[in-house]
Amino acid sequence: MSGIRVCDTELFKLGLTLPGFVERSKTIASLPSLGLLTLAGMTPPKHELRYIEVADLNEVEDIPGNFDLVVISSFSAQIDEAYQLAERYEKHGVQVVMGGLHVTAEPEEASQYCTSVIIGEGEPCWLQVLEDAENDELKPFYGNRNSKFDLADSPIPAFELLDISKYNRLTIQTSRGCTHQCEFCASSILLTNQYKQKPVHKVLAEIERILSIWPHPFIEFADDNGMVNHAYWKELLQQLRGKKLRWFTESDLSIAEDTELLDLMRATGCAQVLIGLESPVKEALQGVELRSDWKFKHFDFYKKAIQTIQSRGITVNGCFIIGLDGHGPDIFDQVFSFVKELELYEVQITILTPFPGTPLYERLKNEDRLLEPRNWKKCTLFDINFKPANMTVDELHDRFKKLAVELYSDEFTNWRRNTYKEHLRQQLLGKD
Ligand code: B12
Repeated sequence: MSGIRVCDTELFKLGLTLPGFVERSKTIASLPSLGLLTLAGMTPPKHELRYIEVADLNEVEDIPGNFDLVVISSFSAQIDEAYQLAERYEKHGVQVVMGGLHVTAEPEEASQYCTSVIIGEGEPCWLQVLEDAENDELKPFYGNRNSKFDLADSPIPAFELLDISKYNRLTIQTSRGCTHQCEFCASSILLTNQYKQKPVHKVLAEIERILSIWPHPFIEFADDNGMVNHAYWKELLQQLRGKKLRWFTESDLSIAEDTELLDLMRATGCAQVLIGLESPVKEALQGVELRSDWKFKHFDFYKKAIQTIQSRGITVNGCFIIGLDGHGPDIFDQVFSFVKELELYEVQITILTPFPGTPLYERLKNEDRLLEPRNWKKCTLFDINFKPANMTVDELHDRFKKLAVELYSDEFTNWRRNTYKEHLRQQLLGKD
């Protein structure tokens, strides 16, 4: 189930008219499920496989196919549709297995809708699930969040199952987990409490597989925070020299400390890095990263780091989370000014979102600040489902929308892009 989800219809309509926003949405909206392709990649060849995108359940009257086993992956925002799909298949007597981030956080809830729920990483239990399904002996739950699964044993995702003409990007994972522990994070840190890296030769094999079906691919390294290990990335990128890739990833600011790494990134086709800056106000970052307050401690380094990265020809998409407890009604103007001061090429604003399974969710629940604690549809990063500490819900809603209009206006978007290009031009002329 791919695509973009937003409940707020006004914001959704607005999103469709803002140039910067529309561009990014179009680029990312059609990514396939790497989780499912990964499991497909380790499925014994005796099984026949099909990968199906369910673009919009409402448009599908007859559920597709006649299967022995249906496997559904889950994010919170689409979980209602996923449960409906599971129930429709179960009604047809088909066994349904669900895994992924949402059901890992809410296994009991999920078990009401499907035959089996897989908690955590899928690889350690997938072969057992298949065997039990063959013998009609599926158990209600498999897996856990602390598996010692080694990414050295990871299979090559079955990219060949895709109709490649439908996609403008493919994902590869080089790592799982994150060395930071941000209170709001709902990524693969939910699946594993360790930071794991896939050996370089395995990543290269995945890239070769993609190149065999798509000669000039665009790859998104779908890591939570992929580039923390600079030595690893230098080894990987050295091997990517000469290959016709363009790529994108999510990182923290530490890459700015290593210009050799930045030059290698540029030389191997890195188009952009997405970096969670989270707040233009330093105090609001305090306590956001639970382990060592990394983000708070690195705030003073933001501007210099972004200048360094962008000066090497790599654009930065700086992300801000609006509605942190340290944010008051001034935050909207502060974000706008900060984006300008940092001269960010691209910017992304999202609303603080209490995803199930996160420390943020637990804290807001204990503080009685969740508006609709089990309305998972609102887990879109654009819908408000909590009481902000220092403004009203309406204020957050209305001013967020206004900020989006300002940030993604033609005028400001052009200014951001031209400023970036002008710096590079001046640099070439030796004037910057
Ligand atoms: C790629 C991506 C997308 C793609 C998704 C493509 C797809 N169909 O999967 C696109 C661009 C479409 C997308 C859209 C959205 N995304 Co997104 N996305 C990501 C991203 C960058 C990587 C996810 C990924 O590929 N992980 C790697 C795979 C291998 O991991 P996995 O899916 O968890 O699979 C493993 C296990 O979970 C398990 N597993 C998974 N499924 C199954 C099924 C079975 C049966 C079994 C046995 C095991 C199993 O096995 C796998 C291997 O171990 C993450 C951020 C990040 N850095 O992780 C955000 C992320 C997943 N997205 C997020 C969000 C919020 C969204 C949107 C709601 C945004 C929006 N407003 O529209 C939409 C929702 C779309 C939807 N259909 O629900 C959140 C989700 C949080 C949550 N807990 O729900 C994340 C974590 C980002 C964030 N900022 O928090 N996204």
